Amino acid sequence: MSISKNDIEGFNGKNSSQHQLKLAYALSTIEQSEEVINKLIDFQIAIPSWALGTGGTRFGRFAGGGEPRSLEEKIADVGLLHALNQSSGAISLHIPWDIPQNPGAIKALAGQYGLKFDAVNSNTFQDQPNQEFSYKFGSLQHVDRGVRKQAIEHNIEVIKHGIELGSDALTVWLSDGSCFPGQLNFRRAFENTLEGLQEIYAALPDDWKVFVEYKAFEPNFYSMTVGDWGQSLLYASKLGDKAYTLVDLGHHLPNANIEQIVALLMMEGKLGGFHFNDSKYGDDDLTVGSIRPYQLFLIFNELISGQQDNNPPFGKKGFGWMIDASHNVKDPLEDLLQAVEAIMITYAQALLVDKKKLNEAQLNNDVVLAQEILQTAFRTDTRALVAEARLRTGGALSPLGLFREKEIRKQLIQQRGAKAIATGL
Ligand code: PSV
Ligand code: MN
Repeated sequence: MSISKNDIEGFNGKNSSQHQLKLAYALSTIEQSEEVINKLIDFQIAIPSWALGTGGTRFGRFAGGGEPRSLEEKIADVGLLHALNQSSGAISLHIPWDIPQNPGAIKALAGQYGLKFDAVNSNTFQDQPNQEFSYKFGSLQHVDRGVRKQAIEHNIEVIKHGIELGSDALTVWLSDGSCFPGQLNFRRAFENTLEGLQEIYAALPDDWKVFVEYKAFEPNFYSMTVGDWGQSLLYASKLGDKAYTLVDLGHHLPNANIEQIVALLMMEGKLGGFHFNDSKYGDDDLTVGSIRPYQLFLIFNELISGQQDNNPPFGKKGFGWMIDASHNVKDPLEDLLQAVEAIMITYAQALLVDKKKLNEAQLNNDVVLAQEILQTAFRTDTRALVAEARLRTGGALSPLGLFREKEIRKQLIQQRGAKAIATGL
């Protein structure tokens, strides 16, 4: 299933006059419009291979049909998203859910859709059918050297797959921890984990990064061995220059100030990447921007400030950006289109913050003015700028609109069947 240039141009033609009206208003009211459009054009977000199927909860999974049955079909789905929005030009693979059998062919296929391979993800949170040792009591933290060795070797294997595909980063998320007090010696668990990460780090090519992803709870509910940004930063600092902390928006305790975490990690030059999603309670994996759009805006505001001060640029290179959400009730492709849109809108809003005035307000302790500055930017409608960035790069004015108009899901079901289910959680 692919969408043609003609389809996109036809759709854009039909919707052009409405867009031009909105754009004219935006251009006349937002001074930095051109600058924002250019930044949006450069911005790319990776799509995780496991978000292309309907996610489930532990109570059930309600697949909508037409899900990708192979890595090739997953790449085709991301290609479709990218054709529609021109902003999802990368795919992030989870190994062993998506082992590329023929890396050369897979890389070439991705290239045909204009896709690159983002960070590769290891999985030591599930036991695989032929593995020797179980991860029931952890992987890198495990008391048994054999288990730890198996987990280390798996990560090195994942790096090798990544090298073949042209990826340049490994994301390590460990479910390690404990469910009950006394189950684990915290310090031994930390030291074992660090030792394992050091061995993995030693296998990284010179131009690679490793992202240490933290999570407050689940599947372990008493302690997590990489439970928060402090622990992740400790590992990343001990590992070296190629190691960074990865912030997944859903991996905090309720009401954590994620924007402050971002600011400090950037100050330390240790923010490596992001997993975008949204949540009301825990790691709910809801669509980014659906619950707390203002928090997302405040995070982007810190990202932009940090970038201006001393950190690597984001956009095509720099941070590893990825959506990490998949849930039970939406069409996964529609959800991903919404997610990318929400990120672009928010990024554009945060670019509008008058940093100079905000700085002055802060120095004058003018709390009221500081809030006005932030909320003026947050309440600006940037949708026409986002649509214009897409138009200029050959995407659809409304990716979701075109997806629905062409009845793409229906076509995918016809092609792949109503019962096709993708791998993932
Ligand atoms: C864990 O909850 C996580 O956020 C990690 O990034 C995993 O690799 C991903 O979700 C997929 O299960
Ligand atoms: Mn994640």
